[in-house]
Amino acid sequence: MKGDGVPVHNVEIAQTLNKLADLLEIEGANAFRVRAYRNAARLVESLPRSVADMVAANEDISELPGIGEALARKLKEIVETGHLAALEQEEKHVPAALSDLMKIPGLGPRRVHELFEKLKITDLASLEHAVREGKLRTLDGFGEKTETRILEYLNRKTQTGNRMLLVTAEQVVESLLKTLRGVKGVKRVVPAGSFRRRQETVGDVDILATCADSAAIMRRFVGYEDVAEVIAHGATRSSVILRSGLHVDLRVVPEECYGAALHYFTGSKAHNIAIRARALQAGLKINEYGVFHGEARVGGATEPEVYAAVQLPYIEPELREDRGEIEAAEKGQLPKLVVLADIRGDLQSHSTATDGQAGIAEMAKAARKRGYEYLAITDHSQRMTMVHGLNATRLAQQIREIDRLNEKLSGFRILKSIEVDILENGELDLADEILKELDVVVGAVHSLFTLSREKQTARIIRAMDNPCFHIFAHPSGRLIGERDAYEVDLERLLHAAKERGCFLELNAHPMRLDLNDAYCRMARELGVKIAISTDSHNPLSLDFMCFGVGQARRGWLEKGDVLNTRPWSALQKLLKRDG
Ligand code: DGT
Ligand code: CA
Ligand code: CA
Ligand code: ZN
Repeated sequence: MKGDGVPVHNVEIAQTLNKLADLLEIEGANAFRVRAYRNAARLVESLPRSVADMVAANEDISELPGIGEALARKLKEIVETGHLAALEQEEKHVPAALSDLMKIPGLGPRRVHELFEKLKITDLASLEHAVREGKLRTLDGFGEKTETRILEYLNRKTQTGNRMLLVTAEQVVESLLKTLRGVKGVKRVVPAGSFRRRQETVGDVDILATCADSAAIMRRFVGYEDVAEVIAHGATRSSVILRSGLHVDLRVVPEECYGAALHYFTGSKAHNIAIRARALQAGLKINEYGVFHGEARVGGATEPEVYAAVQLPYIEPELREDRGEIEAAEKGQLPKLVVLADIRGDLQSHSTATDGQAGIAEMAKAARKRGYEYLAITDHSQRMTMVHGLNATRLAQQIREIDRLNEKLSGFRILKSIEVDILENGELDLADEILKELDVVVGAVHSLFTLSREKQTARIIRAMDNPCFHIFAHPSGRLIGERDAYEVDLERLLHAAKERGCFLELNAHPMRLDLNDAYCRMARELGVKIAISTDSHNPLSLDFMCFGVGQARRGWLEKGDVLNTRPWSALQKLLKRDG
């Protein structure tokens, strides 16, 4: 624990490690060292448990995949002191805020170094200033295109800057929820708002509680160790900002209002307005305190009661966006949404053969532990030279390795697969001869993000023309808050997939969640099945499946719409494109 009793969150540890990696890289340090820090950061981010808890429980951190003795000591140092001496050392040579520049598409460590050396740029503000003054283009290799990209990035950052990834918010509020649940007299502590609707990013987190002693829970809330600033401290409503910058509201309501309040604060606002209008038509009034007929309260203790008052069945939070859910509810046509327990396997994961952090057997064991029946190993193909992508020879070796591993397994199957690059002309990065040997072929775009919409779409459809092709991975290429989708006509891709018997992926990584909810829904309407895949690079990220399922639910997907809810035998039939 840090000196002042504040728990260090995994996100903060990951930020520290990434920052160190950035600064080292800008300085031109050894690439292996940089990569070790980045891998550690990625691992910590994806841990289902807090490193602080592990340290407190005296667990051996160096048992984690990819974490050696030296890194384990650094993790402990961050947890125990809140600082990392190695980072502070580095900050003496390189301005810390240069690490923010590394996120800008097109700016690598070398170019950031050059900006620092030649233009004395030390942070985003001085970068923006230099761009606007036209100074950047005075440097070799920096042109108008770079300037545009930088301005676009800065613009996007001001738009999404105040929103936090759902996964990060979840990690940050987890211990807060636990703390509040421990207050004497507390009955319920439930996050509402966009968090409950499983939106990919949240503006703030709205917590609802019922408690015999509301002053006590409020006191605990504003006094919580992670609070950086108290915005409001009232009897039934308080508001704080946590150290991570996350804004959290807490409201305490009487038990008999709980359902109405939960409904109100879950939103969305548009859904609420539509439900209220419906109530008015029925001569009722719905607000955060209950359902009323004149002065008389006629319901509101539970959410189903609120819906029943307006003659509707319960509507799941992920659907509450006023995108047709009320009409569907009225007609008894609400989808029966897919749940995590429906998932029978994961169709994208990486091993140490390319950029993964664990071997195939270890990945399979972890998948099995999650109750799965299969896991596809989809390492990168040869074109991805920086991660040592597989050529035909190495893929053939991996196929034999998987055959050997499968012989020893019963009730579980490692699927032979690849995340094959789609080349510029739409050809696949490996010959059909070897692709035919695989159980499932996942194809992806990792290059030429700047092609025109027309060309990008045609390129991907050409890839789907190949009868070996099955699933198109992370279809838009976006990284939430960091990289926009490339230009592509997803609707046309869905039609093309339908015609060819192919599938699209919903990448469950919480920074991708790609396809988004709207296109998931379009896929369902067109009858294109979706694979929800974690794209795991280590065993622990297999747990990201829940974020994919959350997004799928926002996209109205049912169990049958999701490819990997099927047992292998049924899935195998769907993957036979010609039969
Ligand atoms: P966020 O925080 O931007 O990610 O999105 P939300 O949906 O969590 O929005 P937030 O935190 O402003 O408000 C939480 C919920 O409270 C929202 O989903 C619906 C409800 N709400 C807020 N303002 C209004 C309003 O003016 N009218 C109605 N009917 N409901 C509101
Ligand atoms: Ca909110
Ligand atoms: Ca709020
Ligand atoms: Zn990929």
